[in-house]
Amino acid sequence: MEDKKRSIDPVVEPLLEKAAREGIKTAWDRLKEQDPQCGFGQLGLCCRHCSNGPCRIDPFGEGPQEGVCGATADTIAARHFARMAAAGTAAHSDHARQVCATFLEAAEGKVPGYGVKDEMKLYELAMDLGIEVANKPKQEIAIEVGKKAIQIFGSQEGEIFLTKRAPIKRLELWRKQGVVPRGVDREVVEIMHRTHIGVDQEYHNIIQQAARCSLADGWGGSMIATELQDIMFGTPEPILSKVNLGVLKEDQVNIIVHGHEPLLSEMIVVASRDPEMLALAKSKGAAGINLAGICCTANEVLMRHGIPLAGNFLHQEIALITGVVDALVADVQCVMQSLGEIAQCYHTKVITTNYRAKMPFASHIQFDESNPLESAKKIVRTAIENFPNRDPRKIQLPNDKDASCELIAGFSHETINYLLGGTFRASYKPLNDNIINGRIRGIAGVVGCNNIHTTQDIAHLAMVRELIKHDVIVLTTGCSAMACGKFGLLTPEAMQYAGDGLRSVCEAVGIPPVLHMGSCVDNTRILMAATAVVKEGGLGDDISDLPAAGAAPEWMSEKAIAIGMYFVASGVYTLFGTNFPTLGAKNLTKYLMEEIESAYGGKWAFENDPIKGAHKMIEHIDKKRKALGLDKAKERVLYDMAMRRDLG
Ligand code: NFS
Ligand code: SF4
Repeated sequence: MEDKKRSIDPVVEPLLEKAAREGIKTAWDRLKEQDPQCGFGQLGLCCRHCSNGPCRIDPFGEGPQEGVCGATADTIAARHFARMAAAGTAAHSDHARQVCATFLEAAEGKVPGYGVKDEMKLYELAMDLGIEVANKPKQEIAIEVGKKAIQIFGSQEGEIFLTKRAPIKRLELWRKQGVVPRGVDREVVEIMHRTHIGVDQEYHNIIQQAARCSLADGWGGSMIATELQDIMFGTPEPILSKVNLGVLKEDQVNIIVHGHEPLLSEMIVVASRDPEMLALAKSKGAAGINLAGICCTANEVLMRHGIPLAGNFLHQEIALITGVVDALVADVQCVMQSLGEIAQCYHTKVITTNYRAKMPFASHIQFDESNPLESAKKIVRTAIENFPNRDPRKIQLPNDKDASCELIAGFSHETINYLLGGTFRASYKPLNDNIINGRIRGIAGVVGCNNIHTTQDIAHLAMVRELIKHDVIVLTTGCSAMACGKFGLLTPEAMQYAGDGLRSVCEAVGIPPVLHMGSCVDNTRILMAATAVVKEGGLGDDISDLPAAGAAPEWMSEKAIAIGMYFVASGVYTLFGTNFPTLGAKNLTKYLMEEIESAYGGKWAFENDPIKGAHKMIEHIDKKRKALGLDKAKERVLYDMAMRRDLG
């Protein structure tokens, strides 16, 4: 394994050196211990689906080409891929299920402190769900919405109703392909069934179900999570905040919320501002209570309250190594098991809060949905009481100018609508016009994780900069958004990196060239924005007609596969970096990266070099511009004076 830089983020290395001095292992050390990682696994060529195995296929064609049951490389890799999509869908959707249940209870008045914050969005969603809203009290509508929303999961027949939000042509295409999802649970279960030994052994057929399941995530589970969270906690609006470990404060009680669900963290925000809690903190010698976040729980409370981000996936262990984290509060997903053990070296209390996700060396405080504030206060109190236990000799906080960076977050698809069109004529028309006249070349969604195989943040930063330099506006979520934030790309000043056309639009509207749209379930905001652009007109009549592309250059989680698959099935060219889980299966990979386009108008791509990746996306965007007859317009603005002179 070559020794490459672990992170491009300057706060990381000094803290990793501290960890080494203190004898603490991190993900980078454990990766070394894993070396060499299994080559069959990396290529998608190993199967453990039954006890006749494990079986593996020789990628060089010399050894075995079939498993004991006769399954080929394509079958094995397709089954594995589909199971990743199922796991990703299940993760997003189990989060969503909890949101629906809490929403319904809140609507029924059973959850003190939670209610309807965004009434407009409630009515809009109700109408999309086919619920009559005229002459009905708000509460009654909310209860009906809650009940209908929960049906997304268990319904057995018909079509998940939010799929009707897609452009008509898209919905018809899904019907023709037989992939309109019936219910989230049903699609997940069907993948588990079909990938059991001896069931579905035809890779096109397996991928069709992976698409159906992933669509149940994007246009079902994830979408309803975003919608109901917005209704309950407020639809995000542009908000100023900060990112990186410099947001931790030496003189305050530091609480980090980590994971994915905003249900509890919303109340931790309230509890951390409670006068009684602040007084308690004072009594322990702390100047205040400082809340910060990691991973998507962080994005949720950033988007709605401006709570600063401590960092993304590969920052979680490093945050503890600062020695100033008094409590790390974890809910579900992307939480490293190592946190519990690392915390043993410091005073930090790791607190799990969801019965689904416990771990050794952590204490568990179950989130009680019938009294969120009480749960939150209990957690905040634990953190405060832990403050005096800090060991000053173990504290090392990055505090130079790179230790935190300002950012603007809070771009829901609704606020983009207002910002572009103005409050009185909210519309996507100005965006469409600017795409048509070529100031904006296209739209890219750059999302996803950190992956230990890639220098932390390097691919996000390089790809996003390359895209905006070529006038592609970037929508970002998840850990990618945090990476962008750390390097100043989420501020209007980032216009300096943008091409002339994009810069002129950003200047006129006053937005950064890279828009933070939230957590990973909020990728559905990108689907909604794309749909709004289609419906506005002038750029074709389906998502697949748009000059747009998606990417996850440092992806690692199974959720990323579900997201990628629903983007592809929604008509989007979707490029992954770092690795791709089917590369050993030639026919399957060819299908996913080429042939599938004729069915869905979107396809997968793999490119490890982020700059080359950006150019593949731009190439796709240009192809779409050409198909729309917009290629001429583009040239007009992209040539600056020097280039014109060269032409002359
Ligand atoms: Ni998305 Fe957000 Fe980050 Fe990856 Fe994990 S936190 S849900 S899965 S690592 S982007
Ligand atoms: Fe081997 Fe087939 Fe069993 Fe997989 S399902 S482990 S390929 S025998």
